[in-house]
Amino acid sequence: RPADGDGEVVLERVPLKVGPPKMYQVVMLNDDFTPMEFVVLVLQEFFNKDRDTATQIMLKIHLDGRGVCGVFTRDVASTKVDRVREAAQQAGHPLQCISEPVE
Ligand code: NFA
Repeated sequence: RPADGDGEVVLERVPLKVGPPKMYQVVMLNDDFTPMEFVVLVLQEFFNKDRDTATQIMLKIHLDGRGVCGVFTRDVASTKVDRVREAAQQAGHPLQCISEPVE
């Protein structure tokens, strides 16, 4: 068996990353132009909210300037943001949403 420092390759065990994944909230932002109904439909379609919950979240965004649509892993949150932006652009509305780490 070669001694250390004699050209031997030493493989270390690196601890596997475990524990809960960092979570990200998708936050929707208010604007003056996107129709309320469109926001409600987006919340139902992309965030699986029932109509009453979607309406409450939409009104919260309208009044407070922003509101949380859901909490996801980073990749899922990023995809939600993309889908909402596509739908808004397609419909010609300026609706914006962002993803941010949960505190
Ligand atoms: N503020 C928008 C309006 O009065 C409605 C809206 C709500 C837009 C939530 C974006 C997000 N038509």
